[in-house]
Amino acid sequence: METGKMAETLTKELEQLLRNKMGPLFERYGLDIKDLLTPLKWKPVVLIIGNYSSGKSTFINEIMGSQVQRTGQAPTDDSFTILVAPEPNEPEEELPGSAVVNDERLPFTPLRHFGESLISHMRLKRVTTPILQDFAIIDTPGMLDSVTEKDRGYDYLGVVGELAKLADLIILMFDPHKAGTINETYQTIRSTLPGSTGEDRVIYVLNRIDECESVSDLLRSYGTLCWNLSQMTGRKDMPRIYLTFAPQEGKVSPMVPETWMNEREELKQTMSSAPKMRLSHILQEVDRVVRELGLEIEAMVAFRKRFIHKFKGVVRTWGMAAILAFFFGDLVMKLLTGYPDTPLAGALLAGNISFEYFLWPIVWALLVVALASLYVQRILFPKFTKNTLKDLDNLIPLETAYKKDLWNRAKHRINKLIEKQARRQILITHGRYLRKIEHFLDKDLSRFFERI
Ligand SMILES: Nc1nc2c(ncn2[C@@H]2O[C@H](COP(=O)(O)OP(=O)(O)OP(=O)(O)O)[C@@H](O)[C@H]2O)c(=O)[nH]1
Ligand SMILES: [Mg+2]
Repeated sequence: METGKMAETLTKELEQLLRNKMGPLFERYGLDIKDLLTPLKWKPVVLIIGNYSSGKSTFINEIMGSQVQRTGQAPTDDSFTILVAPEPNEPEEELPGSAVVNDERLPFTPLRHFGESLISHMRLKRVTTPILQDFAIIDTPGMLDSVTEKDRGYDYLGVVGELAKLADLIILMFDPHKAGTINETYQTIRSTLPGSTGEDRVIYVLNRIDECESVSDLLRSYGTLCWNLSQMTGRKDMPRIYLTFAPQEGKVSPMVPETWMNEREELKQTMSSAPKMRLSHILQEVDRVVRELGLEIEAMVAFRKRFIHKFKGVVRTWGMAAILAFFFGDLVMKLLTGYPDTPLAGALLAGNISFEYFLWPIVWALLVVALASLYVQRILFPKFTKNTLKDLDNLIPLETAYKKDLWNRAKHRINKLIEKQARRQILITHGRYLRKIEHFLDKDLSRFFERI
């Protein structure tokens, strides 16, 4: 089957499966399955980021075969532009950011909370061109050096992170003039991308190499970029860096362009693998989110287990107190007040077991039970919840780095569940949900992994 069709069939089946098997569980534990389903329903996404004037928009125009994006020396475009093919009944048009972030059919609603300033720096263009049949492209404002969130008016790196989560391929573009020295680029590679995407989804490009004056000039730029990248990524292996340039009309570069002509073509070829990448991306994403949910449930199991352990202690001590109250409560009462005439102990010794002698013992025992219940509800439980929240990281063992990473992502939800619904969670037997999750991951989802 052709990749595009196969992707469509598989995502449809996956969506159905998620809805049926995981929908109710997501709801129960405060997760919105829509967050997972919406990107599923959308096209593969190629995100193009990089420093200003590195040639992002020029490259996009080249692959689209028309001058859709504005280009120019110096920071030219300060907007995020989503380029997408119109659906059969849609016109070629340009939509403002407000329409983009409020359309529930599009996966950009999470960007709403970045505020008005971002919304006014966003747009979507529907363009009829062959390349957009396979995926959507997002052009981004160039990364700058000495710029702050205040200058931009919104959290630029946060937005890049959010879009990176969505993207199936990320092209990170540099140019020889600023080979990896720009501050926002540093922040993106160092902090933003690792939390939002996998290494295999990032493609590094050194563009505009035709502007190097000689091969040694190019090697210097390439070396600088490699060195900077190794500092930023912390990787010991150097990822492939595509060396490309846009052929400039009327200009002949001393760099023997033919040598690197193929790289531009190879880059375009790699881009066309985005739909295929999408399938594994989606499955990884589903796998991760479901594992996060599994961790959430595991945390609730531990929370409940710890409480039951504490509760058993209460039952033991207060149970003993209730028994004592039952047998001797009325005796103490008689010593203090002279009433009742014959306490239960006396009646039992005399061999008299009529009901009237049990009345006060039952009252005393119930009083102790009521006190115990008050103690559990007013003192023990709130204190237990508070202490658990204080030491949340030790609620369950986090043996692997992956589990720790999942924990950090799910922690705020676990915190919320305990803070807001502690009583409810204690009453639920979570174990069977955990088994559902295990079954979903081991049987259902792995069948999808086998198919791609
Ligand atoms: N010589 C040469 N010039 C290029 C190349 N690619 C782009 N340019 C020129 O570089 C300038 C910047 O290109 P853009 O495509 O606007 O760069 P950008 O990365 O989109 O820039 P911003 O949108 O400002 O971040 C334009 O004048 C392009 O014509 C290239 O490979 N070689
Ligand atoms: Mg641009």
